[in-house]
Amino acid sequence: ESFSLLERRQQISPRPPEPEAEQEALHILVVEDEASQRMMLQRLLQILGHQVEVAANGQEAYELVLKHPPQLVITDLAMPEVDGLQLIRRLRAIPEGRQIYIIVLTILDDEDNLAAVFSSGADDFISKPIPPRILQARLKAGQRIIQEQRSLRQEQALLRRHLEELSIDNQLAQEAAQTDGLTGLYNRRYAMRYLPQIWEEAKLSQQPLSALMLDIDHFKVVNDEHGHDVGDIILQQFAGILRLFCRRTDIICRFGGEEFLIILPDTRLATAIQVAERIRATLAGRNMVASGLALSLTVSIGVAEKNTAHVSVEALIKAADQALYRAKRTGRNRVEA
Ligand code: GH3
Ligand code: MG
Ligand code: MG
Ligand code: MG
Ligand code: MG
Repeated sequence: ESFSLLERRQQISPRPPEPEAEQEALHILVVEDEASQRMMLQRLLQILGHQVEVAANGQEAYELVLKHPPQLVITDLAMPEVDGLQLIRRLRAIPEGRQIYIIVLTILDDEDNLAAVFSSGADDFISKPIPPRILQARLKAGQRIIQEQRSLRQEQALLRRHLEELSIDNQLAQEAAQTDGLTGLYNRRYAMRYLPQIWEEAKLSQQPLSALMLDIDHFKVVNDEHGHDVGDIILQQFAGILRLFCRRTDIICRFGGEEFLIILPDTRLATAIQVAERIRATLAGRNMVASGLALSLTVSIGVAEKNTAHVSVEALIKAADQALYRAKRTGRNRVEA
């Protein structure tokens, strides 16, 4: 044993290899049960500029990896308790160990042995006794892969961040695209895209569906007498009133300037008329206050319920619109169905 050690020492070149400038220091774990070999290898790696930890067997190595995963492991095969192959298999089974570059030290470089080494998950092997320049060359090969993996991970993290930002941007853009800027209600474009879905669901489940078309009476007068800004405030307040009388499942949409559409899922005509009547009465029964002015406004509302004659949600909306037209024609501040 002492002779073979001497022999090995002699095979290590007398001049220590120069650390290469372009090679950055690696965090290496040396796993070797023979103390003298362990120390020799540790010293050699330190001379090459690496940061070295040591373990005397597979179990010790495994625990060190869990605490502080190295970039590279150089492990002996024959060791008491947990041997080299067992260690590699264990490391490959945990996230901390999957990315480690593993070099096996082996005396037997026959086919069976090497096949077992690689199938356990090792990346490379070095035959003992270790020729220092071979060690250096194989570390360099390992380093290339370690650096490549690291830059891949960094790119992945960057991509993931970009994706998250994109999806947030996307959500905000989507919200902005489907919302009316003045009132915060859905806009017409969104309603016309979304409503066919509601329509199909109601048809399939054979549930009623009703529509309210609302138009503020003589709204032009508000603008003409008090200005566009006051008109805008009134529209916002009116949107607030609509929200007050609607359920979360109702779709309230600003259909045009001072024209609004409300779709009431699972609602029959009689109930829809009640909702419309409450909205109408609320507006008629109170003054809107905007910029210190108290304004009395009314609204006309057309109501319709989905029936077999309606071929699409557009037909239902048209029916509500026709009812609205009747409400306007018969004196305004009215609900017509
Ligand atoms: P009617 O009872 O027949 O509905 O009379 P009206 O004056 O309400 O109807 P008309 O369609 O003639 O006028 C609607 C007015 O709504 C005209 C337009 O200036 C105003 N309007 C439309 N959009 C906005 C808006 O975003 N802000 C303000 N302030 N006014 C708007
Ligand atoms: Mg051994
Ligand atoms: Mg009009
Ligand atoms: Mg109007
Ligand atoms: Mg109008």
